[in-house]
Amino acid sequence: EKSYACWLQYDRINDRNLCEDYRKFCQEVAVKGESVILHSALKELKNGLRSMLDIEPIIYKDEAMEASIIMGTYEQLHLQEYGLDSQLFQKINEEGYLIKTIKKKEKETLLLIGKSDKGVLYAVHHLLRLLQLRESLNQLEFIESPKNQIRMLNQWDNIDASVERGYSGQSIFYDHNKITQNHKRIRDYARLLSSVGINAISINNVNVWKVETKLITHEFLADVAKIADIFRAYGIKTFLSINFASPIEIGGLSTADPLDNEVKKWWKNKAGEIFGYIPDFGGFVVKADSEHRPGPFSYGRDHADGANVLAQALKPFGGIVIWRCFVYNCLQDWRDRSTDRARAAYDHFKPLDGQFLDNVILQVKNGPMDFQVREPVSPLFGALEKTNQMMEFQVAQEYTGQQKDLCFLVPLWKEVLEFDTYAHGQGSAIKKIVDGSLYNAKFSGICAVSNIGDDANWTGHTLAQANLYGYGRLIWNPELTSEELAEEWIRVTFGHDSFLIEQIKQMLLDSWSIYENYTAPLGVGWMVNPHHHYGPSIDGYEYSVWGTYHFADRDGIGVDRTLETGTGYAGQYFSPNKEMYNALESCPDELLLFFHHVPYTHRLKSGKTVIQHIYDTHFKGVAQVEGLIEKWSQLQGKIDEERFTNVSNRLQLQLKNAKEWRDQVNTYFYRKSGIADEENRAIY
Ligand code: BDP
Repeated sequence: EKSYACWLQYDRINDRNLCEDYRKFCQEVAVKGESVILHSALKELKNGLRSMLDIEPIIYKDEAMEASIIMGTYEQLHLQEYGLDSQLFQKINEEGYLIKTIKKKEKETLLLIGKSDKGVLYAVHHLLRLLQLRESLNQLEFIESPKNQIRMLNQWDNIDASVERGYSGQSIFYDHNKITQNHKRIRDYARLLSSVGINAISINNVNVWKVETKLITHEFLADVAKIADIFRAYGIKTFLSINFASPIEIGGLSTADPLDNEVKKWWKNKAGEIFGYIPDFGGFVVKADSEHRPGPFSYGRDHADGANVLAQALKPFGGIVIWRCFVYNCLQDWRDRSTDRARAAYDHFKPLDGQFLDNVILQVKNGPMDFQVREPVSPLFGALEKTNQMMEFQVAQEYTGQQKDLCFLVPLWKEVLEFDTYAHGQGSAIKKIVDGSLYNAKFSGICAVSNIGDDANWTGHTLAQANLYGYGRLIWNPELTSEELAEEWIRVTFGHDSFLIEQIKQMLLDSWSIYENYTAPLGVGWMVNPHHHYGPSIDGYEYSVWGTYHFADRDGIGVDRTLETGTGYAGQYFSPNKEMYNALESCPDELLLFFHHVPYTHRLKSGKTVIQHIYDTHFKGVAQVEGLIEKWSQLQGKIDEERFTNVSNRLQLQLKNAKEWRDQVNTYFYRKSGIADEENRAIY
C-alpha cells in the first residue's frame, strides 16, 4: 500500500493548527471550465484533500465568489476580480500556471490559474505537494512554467510483458501478446507521472520485434487508443516506437526504401489511420540501423531520408518523429581498433545538420557510449545548430546497479545539464540546448528510459522511486538542486522526521559516487557481465564486437581518444573542452581513462597513482556500502515494515555485488600490473 503510493502518500495531517489553517482554504472549490484534464485536476484535488485533511469540499462548477479555492484557465476567469492583469500570463508558457493567495471580501482565497487546463492540473499537484510538505498557504505566489517542452518517458516494454532492461517485474501495459485491459495500474502511473510534470510517453520498446510491429494496425490501435485516453486525461501524449521495415512487414511492400513512392504513400496512409484512432497521437520513436534494427542504410539512404519520410507522413496531423542517434557498428572486429564507437553518433549525424524536417527531433543519449556510470557528455549536443534535438537519459539503472544497488541519478543528470559545451561561447550549457533556447529549436526536451514494472512498489528498490520522481521534477526545472530534490522526495514519501530525512538524504546523495567507486574506474566504463550487465566481468566486453574496450595490459589502461595518437574523439568537442580532454594534464581524473591510455604508475591530480586509486576506491566502495546498511538500520521503526525490509534486502544484495566488484577488479589489476597495494590489504 505505502510502497505502491510512492510519493503520493497523502498521509493525514495530524498537526491541529496546521490542519485548521489548511481547512479554511479547502471548504469550497470553484472550477471554471470543462475538459478531461480539468476533471482529473478536480479529482486529484478532492482525493488529496480527503486523504490529508478529511474534507469533502463543496464544488461549484462556476466561478463562485464564495469559494476559497478558485481554479480554471486564465482566459475563462475574470482576472480583474482578483486584481490580476492578463499580461501576467504572457510570461507563462502553455503548461504554466499561477498559484496565488489573495484576500477577497476579508476572506483568504487560493487561486490556481493555468495558462491552459494542463497548467491547472500542474497547479493542483503543486498545491497538494505544498500540503504534503507542510508549507503555509498564506501569501503564496508561484508563477511557474516548465523549462523543457517535451518531458518524456520511454517504456522499453515488449508485448509479451517482458521489459527490456526492466528490474521491477513485468510490463504494466501488456499481457500475453495483447495490450492489457486492466487499466488501473496505467491510470495510477499516469497520476504519478503528471504529478511530477511528465507530458509524453512512448509505450513500447525501441526494439520493435515482429508482434510489436503490428501495434500500428487495426488489430491493436483501438487498445492503444484506450491507453492514450488514460494518459490524455493527465496531460500526457502517447507515442509508439515503430519498426522502420513496417512497409514490408505489415504493408506487403517489397521495400522500405524511404525514397520509394509506394513507401511514402504507405506511411501517409498509416499516419491517417493512427490519427483516426488517436486524434492527438504524439508520433513515432525510431531506432533504425542500430543493433540489428532495420533502417535507411539498407537502401543506401541516410538518416535524414529515413526520418523525413515519417515526418512528412505525420506532419499534416501535428505528429513528430523522435529519431534516435544511437547508431554505431555493433559488429566490429575487436582486432581492428581503428573505429571508435564513441565517435559514431557525431560522425553519422553532424554532417546531416539542417537536412531534417522541422517535426523531427534527434534523440541523443547523454554520453557517447551507453548510460555508463561515468561518461563525458555527447559532443552532438551543441554541434547540431539547425536540427531539433533532445536528451535521452536512463532512469532504469541498467549500468548503475539494476535497482538492486542504490544509485540516485539526479546528481549525474544535473552534471550533464550544467555542462558547458561552449557551442556558442561560454554559457552554452546543455540545459540551454535541450530547452531549445540556444538555437531557438521548434521542438526540444528530455526523455528517459523508465524504471517501472508491475512490482508492488513499481521500481523494485523502493529508493529507486526517487529517480523517477527526481527525473520529472528536475526536467521541469533544471535549476533545482540534487539536495532539494532528494529532501523533497523523502518528505513526501516517508514523512518529516528530521533524523530520517538526514539519513536517507545522505544515502541518496552519496550513492552515485559509491557505485562508481566499486565499479569501472576513472571513466573507462563497462567491465560488466555481457548481456545482462550486472556484476563484474573485467574482460566481458574486451574481445567482443560491441566496440567497448578498456585496453588494460601489463603496463597500463585506458582508451586513447586524443587527436595525436588516438581515435580523435576528443576533437568532436568545441574549444576549450577539446583541448581540456585532449591533454593528459588537463583531463579531469574521473574521465582520464575514457580519453587516455596511461601507465598504472601515472599520477592523478589527486596525487595518487592510477593503480593505487583503483585499489583504494574499491576498498572504499565496499566500506561505504556497509555504511549505507548501517545508516538504513538506524531507521528501523521509523518506516513501515514493507518498505524498510525491501531496502534492507536490496542493500545486502548491493554489498555482495560490491565485494565481487572489489575483489575481481583489484585482483585483475594486481595480476596485470604486478604492483602491490601500498597498504597491503587482501588482494588475491
Ligand atoms: C542499451 C541496451 C539495449 C538497448 C539499447 C538502446 O543495453 O538493451 O536496446 O541500449 O538504447 O543500453 O537501443
